[in-house]
Amino acid sequence: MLFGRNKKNPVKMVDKGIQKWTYATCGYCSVGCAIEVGTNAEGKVVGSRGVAGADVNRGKLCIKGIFEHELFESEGRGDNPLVRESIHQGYRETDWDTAAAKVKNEIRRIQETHGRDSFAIVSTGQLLTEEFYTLGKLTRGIIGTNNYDGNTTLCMASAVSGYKRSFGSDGPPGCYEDFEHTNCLMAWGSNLPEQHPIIYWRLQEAREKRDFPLIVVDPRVTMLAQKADIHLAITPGTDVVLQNALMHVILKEGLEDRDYIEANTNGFEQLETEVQKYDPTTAAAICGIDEDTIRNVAKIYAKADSAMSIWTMGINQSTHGSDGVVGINNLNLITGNVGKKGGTSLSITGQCNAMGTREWSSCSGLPGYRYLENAEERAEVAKFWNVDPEFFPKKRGLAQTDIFPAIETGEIKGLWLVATNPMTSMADTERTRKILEKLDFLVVQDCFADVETTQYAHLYLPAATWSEKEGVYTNTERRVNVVRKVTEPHGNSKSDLQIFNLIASQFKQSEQMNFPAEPANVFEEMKTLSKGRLVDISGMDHDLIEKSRGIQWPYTEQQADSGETPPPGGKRLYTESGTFRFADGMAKLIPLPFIDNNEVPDEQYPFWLNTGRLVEHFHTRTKTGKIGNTNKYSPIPFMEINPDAAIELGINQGEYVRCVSRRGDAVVMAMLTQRVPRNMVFIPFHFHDCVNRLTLGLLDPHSRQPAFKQSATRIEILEDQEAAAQLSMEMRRF
Ligand SMILES: Nc1nc2c(c(=O)[nH]1)N[C@H]1C(S)=C(S)[C@@H](COP(=O)(O)OP(=O)(O)OC[C@H]3O[C@@H](n4cnc5c(=O)[nH]c(N)nc54)[C@H](O)[C@@H]3O)O[C@H]1N2
Ligand SMILES: Nc1nc2c(c(=O)[nH]1)N[C@H]1C(S)=C(S)[C@@H](COP(=O)(O)OP(=O)(O)OC[C@H]3O[C@@H](n4cnc5c(=O)[nH]c(N)nc54)[C@H](O)[C@@H]3O)O[C@H]1N2
Ligand code: SF4
Ligand SMILES: [Mo]
Repeated sequence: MLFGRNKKNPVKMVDKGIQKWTYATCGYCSVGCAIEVGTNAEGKVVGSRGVAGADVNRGKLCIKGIFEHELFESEGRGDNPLVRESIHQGYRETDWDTAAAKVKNEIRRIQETHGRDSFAIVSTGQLLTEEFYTLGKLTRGIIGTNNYDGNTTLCMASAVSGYKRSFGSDGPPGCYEDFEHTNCLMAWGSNLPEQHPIIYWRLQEAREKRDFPLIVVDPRVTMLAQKADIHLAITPGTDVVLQNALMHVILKEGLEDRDYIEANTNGFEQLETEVQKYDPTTAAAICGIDEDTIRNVAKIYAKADSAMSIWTMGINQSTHGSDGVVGINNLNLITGNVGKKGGTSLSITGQCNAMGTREWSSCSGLPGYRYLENAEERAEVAKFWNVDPEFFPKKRGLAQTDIFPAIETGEIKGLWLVATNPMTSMADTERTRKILEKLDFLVVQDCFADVETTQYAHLYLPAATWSEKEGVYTNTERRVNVVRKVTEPHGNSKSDLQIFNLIASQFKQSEQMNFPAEPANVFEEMKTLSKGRLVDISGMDHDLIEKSRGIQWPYTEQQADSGETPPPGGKRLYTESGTFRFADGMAKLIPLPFIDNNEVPDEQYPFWLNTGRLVEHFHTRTKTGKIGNTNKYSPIPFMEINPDAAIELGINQGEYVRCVSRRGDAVVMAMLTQRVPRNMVFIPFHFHDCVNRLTLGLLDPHSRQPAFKQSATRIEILEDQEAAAQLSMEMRRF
């Protein structure tokens, strides 16, 4: 019947008159989907489609990718640089040369008065890699501040720190193809179906072909937890305890891989001594997972021929973020699950180019995973850039989360923010506001003029975005993929590369250095610097990358010369015994004592405050808030609350309530759902003046990443619902 009807009236796609498709890579999340963007006869961008031949997404896109092309002409884009003398005045338009000169003059004025490091730079995970590299060269080679970091401290810092502590280098060792080989997958604090929909689809497809256990560790019943064989609704912030208990059982039962441990690791005895303290009974009382389940999961994981762990912000955004990553690595090292098909520690990254900034931005070091602390590596880069090696600092400076407090104490007087919106994304909004107001000079470089942070800036630089420019991103599985220019930058905006080059040209030192104007030429510099490094990209170029629909690093010159097609790229790292990045080639097993230092619910603030994301919105909604087809699904701030808790408090579905924490308050609509336990609420962080007014954001000691997911709150009923609705509306920008 249905067949007959379809036959008569086949589904017809609207003909948008697309004349040309241009290749790009999605600029939202780190999955790295290949997109083709369609332009019509008038040169107007009118549609998008997934690239069928791209291994990552195989023709699919999620809701954000499908409508991404609507960004170019969306409301609030910046047309011209804007300037003002004080944040209490209105902005006036200015030209690019005046704006660039102002940046240079303010940087030098502040540095000359207060010292080199008194001017800070905070960038992002959302630029093209060539832009990151260029900003790094400008910062490390010319400006010379050591207080240079990225919003990735809010996001990937714990993963980076954990990889470095365990393996001696950053760099996720696995790939999506591992789903097709694994015999057990454990997902820690990761809501894949909403946050990485296409990776989730790859996982589901693998499970449909060949079933294997999926174990999800998340205090919320997320979409992924609903699909799991075993859901471990862990007490927030206690993943390390569960990891130690799993290892306790594995070692007690003799399920570890002795050969692998001996050939690849140091520190086994110390680890063994520590995990002895975490018997399942003791651990259950802390992490909230019953002891039988702990034993069961430990056996499933250790007995699987290959087992892998993926994780995202539920691990990274914790006071034990770095330890949680090391704990996952420990678990995989003792079971011989690193560098093998289906056996890996795969950090699911966040922003489209969270990897590119780690590899090439020089934020926490120097390009190509080089360390500032290493004299040889400093000398190598200094020679290549033609700068004095003594100009480089000998150790990394402050992370973003330490830069802001240093503004508070007056050590830092000037700040350049590139593609990040801390007024909405950092913990404790009121504190952030006061901090930004304290600055002598703030310059914000963003593709939208109406981001909250520009309200505190002295200078706004309008940037082009996504495929208004050309360059590469690296995705979660180390795949480098290219974005081609589809359309001209909006208004008088410039690509971030052009902006960095223009600013560099204001400084005399740039005369002795090279700042290529073309992204492909910047890529050539990166290739040279990558030779022989873990992150070797010397066999790639933009054309080959497009032709191959993305190439995984390492991909060397020698591999390219051999002419193998498609280019093989590096599917996995550490596949050979003893090739970890410490001097002796061994990975480190590190004992992880648990210290309970979180803000936990108490009588005054009886609910855990959990925060995170929704599928249809991206971060601070500067983009998805403007696009009808993404915004309409979640137009207002809301809170997930368990119906039992709601009944007890007298809250009905759809009513507005006030959440209060030790930092501040926020008005949100109550959504009654079993997704959260009785003692927890979940609020997405996409809305301004909302959940980050409440969060504490205690810092991880190793990574300096904030614990966005563990604070305490109480809920107050609001009598005047109309006024509350009004207040809540004011918290949305659009
Ligand atoms: N649609 C969409 N996709 C995105 C983004 C977006 O904004 N929107 N952002 C991208 C970026 S930058 C990132 S970093 C990723 C983030 O991707 P995810 O980390 O998957 O997303 P979150 O919602 O932040 O958090 C994931 C889960 O961590 C859980 N969690 C909270 N506390 C704990 C805990 O103590 N232990 C454990 N095990 N879990 C806990 C939360 O309940 C939540 O379900 O998404 C990327 N993809
Ligand atoms: N409570 C809570 N807070 C969180 C989190 C959480 O889970 N809970 N997650 C944290 C995480 S993981 C992250 S990654 C951060 C994200 O925090 P932010 O980085 O502050 O969030 P975005 O909205 O992505 O900001 C990026 C900015 O860059 C601009 N932009 C986009 N493309 C370009 C470009 O090509 N050039 C330029 N110059 N600008 C561009 C956008 O308009 C936007 O203003 O939030 C963190 N904050
Ligand atoms: S899954 Fe991520 S990369 Fe793919 S289309 Fe969606 S937002 Fe873009
Ligand atoms: Mo992130």
